[in-house]
Order: sequence, then C-alpha cells, then structure tokens
Amino acid sequence: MPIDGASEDTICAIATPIGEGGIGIIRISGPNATGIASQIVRLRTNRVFDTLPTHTLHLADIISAPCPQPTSSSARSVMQERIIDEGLVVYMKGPHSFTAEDVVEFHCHGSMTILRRVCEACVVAGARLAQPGEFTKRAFLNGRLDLSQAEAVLDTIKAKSEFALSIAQRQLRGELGRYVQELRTGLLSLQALVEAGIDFSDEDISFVSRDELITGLRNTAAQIQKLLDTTQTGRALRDGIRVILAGFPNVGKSSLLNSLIHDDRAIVTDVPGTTRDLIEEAVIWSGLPITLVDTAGLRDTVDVVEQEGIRRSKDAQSQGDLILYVVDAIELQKSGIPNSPIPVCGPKHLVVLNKIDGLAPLIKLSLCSTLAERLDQRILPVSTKTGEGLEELKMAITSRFLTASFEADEGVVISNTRHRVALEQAFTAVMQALSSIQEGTQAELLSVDLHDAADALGEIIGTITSNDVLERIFSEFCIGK
Ligand SMILES: Nc1nc2c(ncn2[C@@H]2O[C@H](COP(=O)(O)OP(=O)(O)O)[C@@H](O)[C@H]2O)c(=O)[nH]1
Ligand SMILES: [Mg+2]
Repeated sequence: MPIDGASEDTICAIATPIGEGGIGIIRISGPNATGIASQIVRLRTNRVFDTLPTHTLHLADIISAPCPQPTSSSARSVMQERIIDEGLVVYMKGPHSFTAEDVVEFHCHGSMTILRRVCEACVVAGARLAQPGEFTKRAFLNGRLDLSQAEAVLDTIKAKSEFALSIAQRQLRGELGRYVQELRTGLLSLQALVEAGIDFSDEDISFVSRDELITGLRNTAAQIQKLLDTTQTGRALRDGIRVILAGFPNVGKSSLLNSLIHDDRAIVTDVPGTTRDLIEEAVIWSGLPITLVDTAGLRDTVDVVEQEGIRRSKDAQSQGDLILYVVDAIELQKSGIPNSPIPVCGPKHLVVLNKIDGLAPLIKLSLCSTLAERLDQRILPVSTKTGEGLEELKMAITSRFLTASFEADEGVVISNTRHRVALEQAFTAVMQALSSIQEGTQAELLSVDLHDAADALGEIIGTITSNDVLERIFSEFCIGK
C-alpha cells in the first residue's frame, strides 16, 4: 500500500460484519465515489446522483454496473441492468466525511450475496477493493485523525468492556494526541532555544538558562512517567488478562473455576487427572475483562492424554498474565509444608489455599501464616465448598491490574504497546538530555537528545512514521474499516 497514493483511486468494501443482518453497508471512498455511485444507483426520485445534497439519505435501486464493453446479446444487457437490491444511499462530500474524501454508502438488506454483488458492481464501475484498515488509513493520511486516533478506531470496535471503550473513545477524541503533542511542542521549543544559542555562540548570547532547561526537562520527564504509569492498567483493560488455574491434581482447580463463574463448567471428581484439556471462561470483574483458564494438574503420568494436558497447562502458564497456584489445605496440613523450595513465588503467581473448610480455625490461621512466611508472599485462603474467601480472591486478582489511583473516566491512559515503547524512548532521551546538561556536554549533543525525544513522541501521533509502521498498524484492522 503506498503511503502517499491515498486519494488517487476510489476504494470500496463491505463495512458491516460477515453474516446475515437486518442491514448491510457497503462504503466507497475516493475522488470518483460519486461517478461510481451514479453508475449503479437509480434514485426513486429519478434525480441524478451528482445533484444530491451532501449528507442526505435517498431511497434507490442498486443495479449491476453497466458493462464497459457493449455486448450483442440483449438478454445479457437485461442481466447487466439487473436490480441487486433496493436500499438507502447516502453521500458525504469530502472533507466532511470519515476519510475526508467523497464517501458514498449503500445501506442494503444484510445478505452476504447482496453485499458481495454491490461490491462487485462498484468494482466494475471503477472502484478497487479496499485493503484492511484502508478507510481509516486514508482518514489519517488526509489529516482527519492523528495516528493515535486511527488506532483508537480499532480499539473502539474491539473494546471488550466499558472501561476499555471509555479509554478508546477518549483516545479517538484526540485526548492522548493533544497531550503528546503538547509535550512534543515543549521539547521542540527547548531544542530551538538550544540551537539558537549554538548559532550565536560567538556573541555570548544565551537564549535559555541552564536552570530553565533543567526545569523544563524534569517536567517533561515527569509527565511522560505519569503516562507510563498507566500502561499496565491500560493494557489489561484493553486486551483483558488471562488467569491460569494451576497446581497439583485434585487440589480443587476445576471446583474453583466453577465457583468463580457460578456454573458447573468443568468436571469435578475426586479422581486425580480428571481435567485434561484447557477450559476457558470469560468474566468481567470491576470492568476488567478476564479469561479464567482451568488446566490439567501437574504430575508425572504415563497416560499420553494427560501428558498432553500437562504440556498445554505449562504452555498456558507461560503465556498467562497471572497464575493462581492452588494448594490443597487438607493435604498440606497432613503432609506438612515441605522444606524444599516451592516453585510458586514468581511475580506472576498468586497462591490460593483451597479447602480451608476442612481445617479448624486456629490451624487454618497458622497454616496460612507459615506458608506466607515460607513463600514470602500473600496467601489467599478459600473454600470452593463454602464460598469463603472467593470475593477476596477476586479483589486480589483485579487490584493487581487496576492501580488504586486509576480513574477510567479521566486522564490519559496508555493501552497500546507501540505507544509505551515510544514513550520509553522519549523518556530515555529526555533523561540523556538532563545528564548532558549536568555533565556540561556541548549544546549540539543536547540538541540531538531533544530531537530524539521529540521524534519518539511524534511516532505516537504519526508526525514521524515509516511506511512499515503504518502497514503493521492498519493490517490489524478488518476490511471495510
Ligand atoms: N472439602 C473440600 N473439598 C473440595 C474443595 N474444592 C474441591 N474439593 C474436592 O476436591 C476434589 C478435586 O476437585 P477438582 O476441582 O476436580 O480438583 P482439580 O483436579 O484440581 O481440578 C473433588 O472431590 C472436590 O469435591 C473445597 O473447597 N473443600
Ligand atoms: Mg480439574
């Protein structure tokens, strides 16, 4: 996809999801949108399409485009003029459209056959099938959206929870873009002052004092850090988190899954090795989209099916965001806490002590505290049988990903890895600039650091972007968006 060939041709695509629906929409965008629409639209008012006022909706027959080459068979030409569907047609004159180009939409009946045929008619009339995300890419290339807003279009479509939607929509309204643009402008102003100083260095004129520079850069660094602090929560809210239930066989992993989702999803028996495949269930807790994954218990076994289950369990654990390591309290009380190292103390682990209904209260307390001390982390005592501790467990899971100060309805939130990486680069360059000043490095080098920091911020909003980056971003979109 050429970066600068955006508005040469007119593109078309089905804009609604694949499948049956009440309405299906085909969208065309580009310089010849009205020319193409005129060929395949017969307005019920008999008006000529080109004369329609912009942003108005009209009832029309949509017909197969007249074939560019005349044919001898009259039957064929009847076929060619055949009505595909009746529907509503809307014309949005650029630049007041999503892409900032002339756009026409056909609102037809939601049948894939109809939608495909209308698309074909558009192509015969001169349109090209759009590539994934090409409408949004054009909106970006035509200056309607900055790059962070273009990415937010996809986040909005894919939002899995209300919080995720709120973050995406604020980004779509340009809040992140404005924040980043302000930081970038500040850096560029500082850079200009530093460079002016270089130009006039013979005349001993200083355009910015050392203290002003340091204050300005420290402020910028703090603001970038503030954005970076929102990343974990932002990402969790946007993409959701995978919580893996792991542990030895028979400790109650499947029972825990069932209790947490209030359903009998996984088979529970007292036979070790019951769960062999991964069982996934989606829930939303405190606005956080979570996938709970029950897995096969880890043990040595000769059963090949169970071995495969264990392999999958290990895979799931390595890819999960959080591992609930379930321990059987009754067994532990019987066998005692082993002296050998217990491999459940990683930052991704949360230790759940299940079956506490089987312990006397005092024993429960002492077992919990000994285990907590031994593992040097918090233990969550629960009983899937009585429901004790389950609410606390849910809170412990969500609070890991939702920082206490986080307010989804205000402030700019970073939910995109590309943005995080660019912010980290900007932060490093600003810190480098600060140490350059402190070390008394030449102004030329300082200017380079400031330039690098501004460039990194520019990548977020797309002021500085390579074709590769654009291609990667828009290839994630669906066709028609
Ligand atoms: N007393 C008691 N038994 C439990 C509890 N949770 C599970 N169990 C029992 O432990 C056995 C194994 O449970 P299951 O969920 O299949 O364990 P998994 O192999 O880890 O998935 C079953 O007999 C359950 O009824 C609990 O909280 N208390
Ligand atoms: Mg199980």
